[in-house]
Amino acid sequence: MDRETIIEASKKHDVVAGKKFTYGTAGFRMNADLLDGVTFRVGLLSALRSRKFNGKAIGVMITASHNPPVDNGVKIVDPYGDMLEQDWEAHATSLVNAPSHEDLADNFFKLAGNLKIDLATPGKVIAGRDTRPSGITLVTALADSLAATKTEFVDFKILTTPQLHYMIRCNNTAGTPASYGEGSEVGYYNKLVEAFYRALHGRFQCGGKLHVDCANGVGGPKLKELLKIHDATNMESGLVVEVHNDDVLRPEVLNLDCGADFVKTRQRAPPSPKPASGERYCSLDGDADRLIYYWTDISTNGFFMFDGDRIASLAASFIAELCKTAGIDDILRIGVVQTAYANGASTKYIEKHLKLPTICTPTGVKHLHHAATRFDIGVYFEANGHGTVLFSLDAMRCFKTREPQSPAQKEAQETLSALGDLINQTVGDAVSDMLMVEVILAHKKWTLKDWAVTYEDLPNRLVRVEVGNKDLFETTDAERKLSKPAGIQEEIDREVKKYNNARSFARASGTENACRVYAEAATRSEADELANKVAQIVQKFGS
Ligand code: G16
Repeated sequence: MDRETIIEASKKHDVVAGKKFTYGTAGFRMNADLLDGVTFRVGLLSALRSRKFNGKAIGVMITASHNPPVDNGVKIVDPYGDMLEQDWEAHATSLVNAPSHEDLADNFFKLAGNLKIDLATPGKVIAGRDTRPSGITLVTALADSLAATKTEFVDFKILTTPQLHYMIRCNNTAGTPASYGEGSEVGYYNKLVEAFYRALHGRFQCGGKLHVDCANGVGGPKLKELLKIHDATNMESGLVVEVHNDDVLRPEVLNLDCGADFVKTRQRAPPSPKPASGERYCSLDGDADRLIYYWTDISTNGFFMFDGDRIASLAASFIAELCKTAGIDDILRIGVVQTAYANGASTKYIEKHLKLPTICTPTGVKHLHHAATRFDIGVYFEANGHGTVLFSLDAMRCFKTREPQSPAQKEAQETLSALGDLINQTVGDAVSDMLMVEVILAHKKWTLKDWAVTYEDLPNRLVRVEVGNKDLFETTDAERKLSKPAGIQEEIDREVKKYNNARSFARASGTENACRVYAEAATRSEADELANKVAQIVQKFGS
């Protein structure tokens, strides 16, 4: 590996001068035209990261998930399939912002020295990308930096984000006691389908047709692959999936008037598929890591949304019941991790009714995931539908090896064990989460109407506010308060006090050039009014 080769390769992938890049909520994310040099430089960092782990595979995912088609993004996946360690986000930011090609190469070698990385160790990087056409060029930039650093490169081409996370863990655990499965797409589908059937015990039946809106993203073709395997097993699960919004040939329709982000933020069904009364619907986002269920009642014009908070409380209550039946509720600690966006009613339901502890972290799966590992079973979901359930190694061992005292205990342990295999342990995964929801509803013999009555959400509103400079906004208290600009929090507090049972906060988005405002209150009109008032305050302070 030499300085000149890196400099020459870098010259083909310039970054836009004068622009400051930051490793945000989900890596670097912006208009795809700005990302060529950024992706090259992320490749350099992943080459170092792999060597830091003695050549373990590091993932690079090229996706802008819920963002519009013109955007793209690049983020790093750590060897165990989780998000890049936070200390290294600062290294990514500093490398990407190097002012010249020469500085970049110098920073690269300096970083290797500071972090005591032996550059003679072999390195390996595995990439995946969503269906955005710009991803193809960005992979070229990545390949060039990996070639310049003599790093083995495996391009898995089009994958969902959670599939790449799964592959990375499989790759790095193969042949060890922690082996996570076969590191291929087929291996992923087989694992999920097998665990899904196991969790249903050949007895519990899913409630018929489920319509899945795939946001015209990568989730469409990938879900169809999984369904081929599901349908070919000829086993009776009762699940019949109808795939919608799976047009990946017209890039401009990605996330357009459909998908999980649309349903969550607009609080209504997408215009297509036309909702049929009483049938079950769910939406994935552009890279299939978020899931929102919904159901409409045409006769009353009613719309009911099951967001991440609902999915978390459903999963937590079911898993807690199973642990109780299995007689292991006193040895395994279950907890739920949420963010400030969690509806206050869901937190209350989890703490008061399910009697489970909750933790609130800043936005970003990386924060929630980390907090969830503090429990034996950590359920984490962002309200936007991004989340999963983490089972510790001890918990999995307990389900698989503990001697059951009764047939009921045996079945509960087997269901828990199957859930541990079904639910993606590396990151939120819409397809795996969808199968989990189906298993739970089947066990409980619940329709979506039954699920809806578990608790009543406080009316809430999420508003996107474009400001002159979103970097002026700094948060504290797990993003529930703004510490900057000076004086803004006092103005927000004054507004919140005017409403019943109200709460509101604002923060700068880490994936879009905007601020987000969340408000909830006792009535729909109060929540809307409060959100608009706070949005005006943010606008005033951000211009
Ligand atoms: C990403 C992150 C999520 C986060 C979302 C919005 O999701 O992975 O954890 O909730 O962005 O973040 P922000 O409010 O900072 O823009 P995705 O699905 O877009 O990758």
